[in-house]
Amino acid sequence: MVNKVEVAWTLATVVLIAGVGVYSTVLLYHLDALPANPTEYVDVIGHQWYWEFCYPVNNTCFNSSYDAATNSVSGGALWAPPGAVVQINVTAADVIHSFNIPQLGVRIDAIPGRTNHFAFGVPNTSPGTEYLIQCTEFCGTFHGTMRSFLVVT
Ligand SMILES: [Cu+2]
Repeated sequence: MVNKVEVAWTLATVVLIAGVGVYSTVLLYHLDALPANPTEYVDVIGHQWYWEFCYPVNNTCFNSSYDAATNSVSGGALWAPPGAVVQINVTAADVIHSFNIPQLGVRIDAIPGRTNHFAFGVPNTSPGTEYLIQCTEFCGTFHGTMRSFLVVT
């Protein structure tokens, strides 16, 4: 004999899990969506052990070298104005890296031979504000210092 309570809690569980599944699928789809008109595009290339930032709008690239002693970068950075919507096109030149801006929840793999796209909003903060960029995929000896900054311009 079928217990009505068992049927009820089984159906309730199925409905709950299906609801969470549909909601998550829609949310994931929207998280992956790219903006139609980002403020700027930046090509990000991971190298052992530095980040290269290319700005297609004026066809220039910068190698960003991190100095652990002073916690600063030279040669270039990821520059963006406050409030900008930045689309990054991320790849790697040698091994797999991962592009991460912890404070902004940005994290995307940099894979040789493949370009991953991601868009994020730059906070409306004062020019000069810096957000740490860190490689989050172990990529060799100097992985730990494969850093740079998002600099609000
Ligand atoms: Cu790396």
